[in-house]
Amino acid sequence: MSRKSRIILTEALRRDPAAADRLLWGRESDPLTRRGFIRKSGLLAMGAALGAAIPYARFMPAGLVPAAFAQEDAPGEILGKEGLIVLNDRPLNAETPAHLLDDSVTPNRYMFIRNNGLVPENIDPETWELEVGGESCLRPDRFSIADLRARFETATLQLQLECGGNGRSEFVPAASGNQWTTGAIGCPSFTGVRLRDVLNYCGVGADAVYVGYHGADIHPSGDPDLDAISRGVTIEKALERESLIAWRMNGEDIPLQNGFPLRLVCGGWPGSVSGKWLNRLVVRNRVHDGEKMASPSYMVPRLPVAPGSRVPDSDMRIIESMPVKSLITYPRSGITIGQRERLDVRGHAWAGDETVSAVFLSTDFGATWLPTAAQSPANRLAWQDWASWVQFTEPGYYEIWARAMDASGRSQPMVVPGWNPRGYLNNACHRVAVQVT
Ligand SMILES: Nc1nc2c(c(=O)[nH]1)N[C@H]1C(S)=C(S)[C@@H](COP(=O)(O)O)O[C@H]1N2
Ligand SMILES: [Mo]
Repeated sequence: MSRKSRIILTEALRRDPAAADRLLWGRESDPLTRRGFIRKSGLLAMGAALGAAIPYARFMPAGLVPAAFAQEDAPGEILGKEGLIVLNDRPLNAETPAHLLDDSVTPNRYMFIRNNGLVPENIDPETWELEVGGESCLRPDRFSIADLRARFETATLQLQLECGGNGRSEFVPAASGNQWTTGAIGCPSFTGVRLRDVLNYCGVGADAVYVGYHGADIHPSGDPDLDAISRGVTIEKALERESLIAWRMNGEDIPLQNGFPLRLVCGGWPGSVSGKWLNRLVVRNRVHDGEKMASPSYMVPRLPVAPGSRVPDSDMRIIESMPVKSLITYPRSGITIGQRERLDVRGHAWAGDETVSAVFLSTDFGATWLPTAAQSPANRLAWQDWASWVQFTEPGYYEIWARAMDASGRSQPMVVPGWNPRGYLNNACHRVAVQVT
């Protein structure tokens, strides 16, 4: 099948699933649940499109877009970030293909980029200052990076950052914003000082409830009085021992696009709370009201809503801990292997503030699941590596699905979960396509 018809088919499945179901599967699926299984005529069409038979077709849910159809764009050309897929270039936003996230610790060049504004210019780390204040800060102060280094204990932690909108491209109806697929996630190692040490040094008032950040990036309009983004975390999250003010990423300067020379890192919450180009922290006696703190930014409905609904502000809540999720980083989707060949499968799993208790694999569209060997995290809020292997006895088209479960027993859904106006928190199972010859 040509790339063009593949994209048309994928688009059709996304935008008008019912019509696409008719076209591809030759049947009408239940519009609400989209349940049902493929009929023989549809199956032949699907097999022709994939160029192979589908041995487990009887388990294939209707409406499923085969993983083999996932769009693969030409890699972008961001200096020092070769291989990332550019979604937008002003502001710059780029995601990492799953197979480039194979390392246990994400290398600097493979950390995704999510910019709400324009990167600051002429940064001098020697003169960079972090100001700490806000109405609930008892002793406002200023620190150079050398001051932070000299005054507080240094800590190095591996921390996972995932954009709240990672996976947005799968929502129907489409949600506006960067159309992330799976690559707005990374887990590098950060070195800096603990946010709590700095906050305690400056004195946290008894009425403190939130810590907000400001960065040196520029609002897309160019107006110097506006912040591109200014979010933050609850005081409880700010005072956790893993919340860092970092100046190093994997032992090197933080890449410019990832917040050089100083950034906040609060792992496990949406990436938007981890302020880049950090130059001011405010300890607040109310929920911080900076740029992109208001609904619907980084908020989801408190209760499930019908796809496409308008949701009143009062029914929205700020996203805090991110849901359980996993990624298959090997093999790369679309590979061809021989019959009975043993195929290693591995990846990572993470669960916001929690740990992952198990990761399962399926090669028959979710009919059966086998546990993998999942490791414990390098430290709290780091993702966890898992590995297994699979084998196929019959030639044809297969998909490998991964599903993680958190310590509270919550599992990833197999289909895109609760639609929400801005398309956040899609933690549906990751799938890769395999052709067996
Ligand atoms: N100052 C500033 N901080 C920021 C942003 C930004 O645009 N400006 N983007 C946020 C968002 S939405 C995310 S997901 C993470 C992305 O971090 P990364 O670009 O290093 O991957 O940074 C957050 N911190
Ligand atoms: Mo984000």
